[in-house]
Amino acid sequence: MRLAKDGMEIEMKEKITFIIVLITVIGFLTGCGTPDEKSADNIQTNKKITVGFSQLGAESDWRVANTESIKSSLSYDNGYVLVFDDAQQKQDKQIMAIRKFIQQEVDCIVLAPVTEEGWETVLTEAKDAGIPVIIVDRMVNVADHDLYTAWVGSDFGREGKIACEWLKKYCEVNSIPSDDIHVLDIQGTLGATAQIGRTNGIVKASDLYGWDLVDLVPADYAQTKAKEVMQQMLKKHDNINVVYCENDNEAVGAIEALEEAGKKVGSDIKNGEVMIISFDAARSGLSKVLEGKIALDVECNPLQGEKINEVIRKVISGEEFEKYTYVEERVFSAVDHIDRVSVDGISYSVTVLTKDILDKREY
Ligand code: GYE
Repeated sequence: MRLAKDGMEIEMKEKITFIIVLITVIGFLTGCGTPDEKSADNIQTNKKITVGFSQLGAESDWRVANTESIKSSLSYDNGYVLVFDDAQQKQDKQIMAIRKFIQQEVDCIVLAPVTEEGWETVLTEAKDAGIPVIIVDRMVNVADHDLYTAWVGSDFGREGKIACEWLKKYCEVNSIPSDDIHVLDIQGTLGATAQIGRTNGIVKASDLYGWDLVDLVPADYAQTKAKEVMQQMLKKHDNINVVYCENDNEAVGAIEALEEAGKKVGSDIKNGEVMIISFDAARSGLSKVLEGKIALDVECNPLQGEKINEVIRKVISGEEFEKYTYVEERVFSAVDHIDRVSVDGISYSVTVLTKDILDKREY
C-alpha cells in the first residue's frame, strides 16, 4: 500500500514537474515575460534589434518631428527594441546614456550629438565593445572616422548657401544696393553642425556681397531665447532689415519681438519691412511663410527614421551600406518672383508656399 502510495506520489511529482516545464517552454516560445526578458530573448534569437537612441533634446519643432520619425521607424512592430534617452541639450547626459547602452549590450547605438566636439573617448568605448554607432542629424568632429559606423543627416553648409544666394538674387531683382542690407544672425547652439554651416553661409556671403552683418548672437534654437535676443538687438541697432534665423522657432520668437516693437515683418525691405529668413520648414515656420512674415524657409528634413532603419539593417546583417546618407530637402518662399537659386553649380527650385502644400506636409 505504502509503496503504491509512494509510487503515486512520485508519479504525481513527475507530472507536476512536467507541467511546470511545459508551461515554461510554452511561455518562452510565445514570448511571455517582462519586457526586459523579452528583449534579452530577442537578441539571443536575433528576432529584434536592440537600439539605444541618445537624442540631444526637445528644443524645437524640428527635434520633436525627428524624435517621432525615429521612434516610429525603430518601433517594436518593425523589429526593434528601442531604448530612448533625451539629454536635454547636455553633452554629459549623452555620454552617460551611451555608457549605459554599452553596459546593456545593445545591438546598435544611434546618437544625435548636441555639438561636434568631445566624442572621442565614449565613441572609442563603443567601438571597443563592438557596438556600431550611427550618428544622425549633426556631425561629430573626430580625427578617426572609423569611430562611427555611418551618418544620416542634412547638408547644413548648402542650406546656408541657398539662403544667401536667394537674398543676393532678391537684392538684384529688386535693385537694392548691397550696403543697404543690414543683417542680424540669430545663431543656433554654438558648435552644432547646423549652426556652423548656416553661420558660415551668412558670414561668407556678407563678406563677398558687401552686406552689413550687424551682429551674430546665439539663441540655442529656442523661441523664447530668440525673442530676448531680438529685443536686445533692437535696442542696440536701429538699422536691422534682415533677420537670418537659424531655425523656425527662433524666427517665431524674433517675429514676436519685432511686432511688439511696432516693426512690420515682410519681404518689402525697400518700404521698411524687416525680412525674416529661416531654416527647417516645420509647420510653425511655414505658417509664417503663408502669412508673408517669413520670406524664405530653407527646409531641413527631420524625417530621417526610414533612412536610419535601412542603414541599421544593412549594418547588422553585414550588407554593404553608405557611410553618409543625406535626406531630401526643398526651399519654400513667400516671394513669388524668384523661382530658382544656384549653389555650387547646382540649381535649386524655390516653391512659393500655398495652403494646399502646407496642409499636405507631414510635420
Ligand atoms: O534646425 C533645429 C534643431 O540640428 C538640424 O536643430 C538640427 C537643428 C534644427 O533644434 O530646429
